[in-house]
Amino acid sequence: MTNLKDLETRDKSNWCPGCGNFGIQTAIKQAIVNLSLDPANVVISTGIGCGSKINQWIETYGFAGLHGRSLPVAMGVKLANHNLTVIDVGGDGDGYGIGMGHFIHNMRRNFDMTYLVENNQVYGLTLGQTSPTSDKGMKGPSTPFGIIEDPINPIRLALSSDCTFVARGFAGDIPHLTGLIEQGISHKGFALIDIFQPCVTFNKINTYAYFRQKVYKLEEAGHDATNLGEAFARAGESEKLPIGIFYKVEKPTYESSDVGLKDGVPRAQVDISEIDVSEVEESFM
Ligand SMILES: Cc1ncc(C[n+]2csc(CCOP(=O)(O)OP(=O)(O)O)c2C)c(N)n1
Repeated sequence: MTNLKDLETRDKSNWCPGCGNFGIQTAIKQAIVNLSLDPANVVISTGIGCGSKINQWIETYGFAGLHGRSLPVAMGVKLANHNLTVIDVGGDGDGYGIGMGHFIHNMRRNFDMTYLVENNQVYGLTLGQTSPTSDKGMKGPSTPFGIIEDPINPIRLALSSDCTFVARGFAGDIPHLTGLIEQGISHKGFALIDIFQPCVTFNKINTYAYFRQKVYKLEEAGHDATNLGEAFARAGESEKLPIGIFYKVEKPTYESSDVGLKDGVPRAQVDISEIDVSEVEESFM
């Protein structure tokens, strides 16, 4: 039985007091406990950013990749051992900016993994530049007169990229977010959970109070998560902001379709005691 204490690391996080990442960290840990996952079989892959430091402070296996490159690493882990639970976590700059290509191709491939985007609508680590999801007009060091571009809508993007599980959570509602993460991990396929994550230092627009006023739960609004058209319409709402599961569908995963993976973990398919590696070893001497 895993409990929350098992997931605590010796070092404590250095996020700003009140950062939305604390809520996300708690929800990930709680979901691991609720699903009775063995931390030794969980890998958290991250990129670069304030939020990407999260796997330093959850006692599972982890890999800190390059900025925007956490998904290729997560994919590599899944290919090497698809029995592992793979969770990818990163910021909106990481996943919806520099990492956008990987995001789309991973949804298309439908690896069985969960992708959590800590969407604070700003570049936190580099001190407050606008990101691909910043609200139009937001001012920052990179846009002193306000950003003139329209933001990306990650939920609509995921829906149109054939993502098989598309959800949104709020870091200020930890029990609800925990439930979404549990469902995302249990889903057989690529699960996107975009998370409203207030950045208390650099984003003075999208605050806890802003989201508390605006969010409503899809499951309480009678939303049909099998209806792609309804999901797309709800994803476009801006007066009130829906959280919960927008859309969910079952499709074969990459690993269940790949000839090399169908018969089990590649490493376990080969009896290495039979292979003579002395010549290769010699070449490295
Ligand atoms: C290739 C590359 N380009 C740029 C950077 C600089 N950089 C580091 S983190 C970051 C953006 C962080 O924003 P986000 O991913 O939203 O995460 P947050 O810090 O807000 O959690 C940038 C531009 C980098 N480390 N590597």
